[in-house]
Amino acid sequence: MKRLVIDPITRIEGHLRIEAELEGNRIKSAYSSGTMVRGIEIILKGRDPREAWVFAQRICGVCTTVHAFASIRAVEDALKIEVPKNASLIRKLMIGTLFVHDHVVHFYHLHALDWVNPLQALRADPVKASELSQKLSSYEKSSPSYFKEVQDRIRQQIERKQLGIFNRGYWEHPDYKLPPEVNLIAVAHYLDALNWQTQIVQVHTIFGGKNPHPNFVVGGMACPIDLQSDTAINMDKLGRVKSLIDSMVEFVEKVYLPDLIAIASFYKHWFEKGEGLGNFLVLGEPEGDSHREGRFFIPPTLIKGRDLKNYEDVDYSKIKEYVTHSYYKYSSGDEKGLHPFEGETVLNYTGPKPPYEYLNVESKYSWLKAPRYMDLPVEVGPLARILALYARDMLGARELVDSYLAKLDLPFQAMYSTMGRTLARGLETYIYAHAMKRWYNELLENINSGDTKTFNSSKWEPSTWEKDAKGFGLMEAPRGSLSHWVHIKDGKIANYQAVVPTTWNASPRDVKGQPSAYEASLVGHELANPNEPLEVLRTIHSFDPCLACAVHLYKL
Ligand code: NFE
Ligand code: MG
Repeated sequence: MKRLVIDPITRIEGHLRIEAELEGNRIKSAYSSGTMVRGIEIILKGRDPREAWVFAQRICGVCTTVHAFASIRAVEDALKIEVPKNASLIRKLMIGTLFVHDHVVHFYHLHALDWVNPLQALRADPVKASELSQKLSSYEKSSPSYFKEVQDRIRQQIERKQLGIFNRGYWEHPDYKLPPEVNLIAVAHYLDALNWQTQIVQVHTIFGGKNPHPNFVVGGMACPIDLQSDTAINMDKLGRVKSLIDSMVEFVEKVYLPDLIAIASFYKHWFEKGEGLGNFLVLGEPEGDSHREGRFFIPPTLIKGRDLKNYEDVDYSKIKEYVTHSYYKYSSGDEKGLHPFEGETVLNYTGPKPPYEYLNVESKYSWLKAPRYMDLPVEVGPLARILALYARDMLGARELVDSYLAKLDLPFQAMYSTMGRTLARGLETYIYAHAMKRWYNELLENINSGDTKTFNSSKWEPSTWEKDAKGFGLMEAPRGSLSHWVHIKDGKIANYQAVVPTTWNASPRDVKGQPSAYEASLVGHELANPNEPLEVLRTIHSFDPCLACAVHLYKL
């Protein structure tokens, strides 16, 4: 049997290595390894819980904000701090912005080149591209001269032998299936989205001062609302936020989703493979900030074995992290899983000395722990959320999924696949973009009713806290369910654990040898040419990996 190694996987965040056993050109088993270690959980011990979010947010610059929110929610949960309505709504607008931003950037800049071949775009007829683009949507940038200009830019790069951002793709691979005009439209929007994303992050700068890593505060938001002030959140700034939300909705409806459908229609064979586990978990996005209120924008949901009818609610005591195949040591032995409140972060590298040829996959082989729910490996992320919303018939998910599958003439089971995951991400972007309009209206209504409060200072002083308090914060992040778990003792952090989306999806095997979502999803892939493993990239990219989030420490 031949072992295929891909290290690093590019167009992701952080360092991921995939090893796969090949039988002929078919993947028989796969191993996912996080090859770097970070250690925010170690750094946070002994610190003031009010500043934990500042460190936690630095876990990642791609899903900026999410670790800050999860951290703040965990501390607010432990200390029983209520968040003013305005602050919750502002947080939601920032979360919505992140979702739209992150998913669009993933689609065009991290995932599209798995399907789109920029070299083939040179063969396109700009007039035909323009006609097709106008058929797909009413997006204003669609003239022949616009597409001609993009084509000229790519041609210049190729003639100078400087492919730049398009360098080193597997451009000769036989499974690039798009017609030249679709390739050209997608490359044009790749470049267009680069510009557009610099604009929409202004929602973060208006409410949080900067992006990435905006400013937050435990107990609310660090931005005052005062309609009479030039510097606080006023009508001018709120008006700007509204126009940015409109721009997000427009880009999702007129660019992202039409491109996604146009591309997917040429890759229907990718709606038949790449799912893996069939178990899906959503820990939940609270409607406000606290899971204790029991109101959820995306409700906590477990789906086992694709059984949407018998979905289950979530019991947070059933989460455990295993380290049997991870470079950590547990005081109670490496066979037993630990709940995050009892979680331990003790590094224990036992792998081969670099540089090495292969991982020792029989033993420990990753810096990611292996989170499991009721001892089951599960997939988290856009597909899990869309399935949960579909099962519960919420937020228009049924109509949305059914109508997009109908456009592609595909059955529901097509969702359980690599391309299904990519489609689910697009559809949830639509849901979040539209939810932002509602959150914006609610914010405006609340302000107009005379409530301008954004910060609750009643529990700011440590003397008001319980001596021993535990709490957790939930946050549906773009890549899936995120949870931060904090134990506060005598005003300081006694223990802190972050259980992260990519840790769920990209983990190594657990004590029972059960593979993770990444590992299971690759099994059965036939590679056209093992030297150009485009098929592996397609499926792994469909999860949108972020290893920076998954491991949390770079150097001790
Ligand atoms: Ni660094 Fe993250 C998201 C979190 S990772 S991107 O979304 O939390 O899995
Ligand atoms: Mg962790």
